[in-house]
Amino acid sequence: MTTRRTVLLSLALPLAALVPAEAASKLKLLDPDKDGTVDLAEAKAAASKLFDKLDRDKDGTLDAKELRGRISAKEFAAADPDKDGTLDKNEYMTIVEARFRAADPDNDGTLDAKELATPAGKALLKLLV
Ligand SMILES: [Ca+2]
Ligand SMILES: [Ca+2]
Ligand SMILES: [Ca+2]
Ligand SMILES: [Ca+2]
Repeated sequence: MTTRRTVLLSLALPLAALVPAEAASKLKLLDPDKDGTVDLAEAKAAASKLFDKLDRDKDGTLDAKELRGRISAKEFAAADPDKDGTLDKNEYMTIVEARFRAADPDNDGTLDAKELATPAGKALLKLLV
């Protein structure tokens, strides 16, 4: 029993260390106050920068082409109530907030590396970096 447990542990540990590694490096980019977590203000600041970068034609909105698959068609439609086929920054931030909340199951208002490594966390990261 003891041997088996040791084997399992040695297998599980490197895996556990591996998964948050990518999230941890992204976390560093998104955590200017260096408290080890991303709060909504930090997420929005990063999202705003990415929005400007993705807005190639600088018209202040993102269309589906500029978003390049970061947002599903369904989410896009829900986030675009004026149905003009583009998202302005406010509409984009609505999705960022929704994904932030989805990625924060413990509801403490911050995302740690572990939360960023979940599918919901990764979905949020797509809108931030
Ligand atoms: Ca922080
Ligand atoms: Ca644009
Ligand atoms: Ca719109
Ligand atoms: Ca949290």
